[in-house]
Amino acid sequence: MQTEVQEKPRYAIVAAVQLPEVGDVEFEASLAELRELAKTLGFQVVRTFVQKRAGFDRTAYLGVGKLEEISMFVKRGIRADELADDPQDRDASAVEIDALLVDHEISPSQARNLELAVGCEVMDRTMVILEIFHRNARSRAARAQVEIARLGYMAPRLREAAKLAGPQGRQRSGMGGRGAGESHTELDRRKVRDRIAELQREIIAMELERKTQRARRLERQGIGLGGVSLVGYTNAGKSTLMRALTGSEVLVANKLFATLDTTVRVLYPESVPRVLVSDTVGFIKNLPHGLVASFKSTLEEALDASLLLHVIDASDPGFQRQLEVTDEVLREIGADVVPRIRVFNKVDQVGDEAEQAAWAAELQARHPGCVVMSARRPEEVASLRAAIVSFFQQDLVEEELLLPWSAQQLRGDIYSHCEVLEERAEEEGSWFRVRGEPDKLRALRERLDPGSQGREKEYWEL
Ligand SMILES: Nc1nc2c(ncn2[C@@H]2O[C@H](COP(=O)(O)OP(=O)(O)OP(=O)(O)O)[C@@H](O)[C@H]2O)c(=O)[nH]1
Ligand SMILES: [Mg+2]
Repeated sequence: MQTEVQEKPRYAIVAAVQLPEVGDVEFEASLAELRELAKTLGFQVVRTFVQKRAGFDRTAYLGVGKLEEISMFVKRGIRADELADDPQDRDASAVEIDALLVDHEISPSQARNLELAVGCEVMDRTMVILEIFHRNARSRAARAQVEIARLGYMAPRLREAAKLAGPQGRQRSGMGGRGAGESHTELDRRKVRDRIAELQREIIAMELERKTQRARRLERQGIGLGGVSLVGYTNAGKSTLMRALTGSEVLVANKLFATLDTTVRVLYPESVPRVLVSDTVGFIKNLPHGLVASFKSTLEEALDASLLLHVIDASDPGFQRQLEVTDEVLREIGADVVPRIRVFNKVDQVGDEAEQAAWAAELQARHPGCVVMSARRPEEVASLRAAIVSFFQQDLVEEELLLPWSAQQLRGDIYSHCEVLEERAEEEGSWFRVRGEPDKLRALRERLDPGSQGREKEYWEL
């Protein structure tokens, strides 16, 4: 994306209606986020237009006066010298505005009318997010998921464009003339539905495959189902924590929606039981519904987890709202029943040491049991790791197993399925004092001796 930006700078303006019930802080935060999203798409945002209204204009989202103001600005363009930081670079040639970004989801006809009124391409918040997802999707599954969401979003807009173009004119519309939509202008409702159904079938097949592979891998590695899943707002530091907790190389980037696929790694250094860590797609305010639905299978990783780490950027002034958005999405996908630890990350960016300590104390008072840390401090990552391990050890039981001399080939299985606390040789075989998951121990016991053996006691103190 960086290179694209260098090759061809694109300029955008941002516009939003502030409704009476939306406070200034919230409104500003949302605009700042839209500008950040625009940057991720390679746009340089040169101006923001806002308008206070009781509601969105039904025809073109903004009122007539504001439309005129924007249209004049677009006509005039912006002079390069207004953009240059360095007066040496001054150049009075005009720079064209490529797009108007709107901070709400607007209807196809509003978008169309807005486009006509201002004279440049219009993208609403949903489209901006879909476009970022489209660019960042790498795996087949992520691509299919994004395509479903884009089709759902584009279909009514393409119909709108076709309607306005009339029966002969298959005019290329600004809204529809991109990516997946481009060659599909004449796709009728049924074709879109068929394509979505086909993609959904593909996703289900991939999902089944993923589940089978996962189960096999877990079986081979002796890991019980359900690991820990990192969830949270985009850019909170999930992938950075994933790296730090598992010693793996996953993509970390200071841009929104860097991660679209779920990656799974084993907690490192390895623990007993071994714990799987998964990194997931980030959330955002007004995450397009189509995306929530199509990323459900990816997010289901979070549902499979035994523990969620809800990562929050504690240095972001809007973190409270971001935290609520994540809670909402988790509720929507039914993951609110999974136990979770709130992890307030990036505390290193919050003032000096004293301010960080005060901030940590306040967060702990507000969210009892939370972790306040920086993914950049190894000792704090180590304590988070310890908290995760102790969560997974809560359900472990301790017992004794007898490995008869005749079954020594199973010795490796004992070591790979549980933690051996003590081993001693006696007349009938080796006795092991072990700690492990109840299911695993039961299975082992049956293989060693179909009759019952061993003493079982709950293990709580760690
Ligand atoms: N100062 C500081 N920066 C951090 C910390 N954790 C992550 N970052 C930075 O924050 C940015 C985003 O980090 P990622 O780990 O990619 O965030 P993410 O939650 O995976 O984001 P998405 O994949 O977009 O959902 C990167 O530039 C990281 O280097 C931290 O504890 N302190
Ligand atoms: Mg990430």
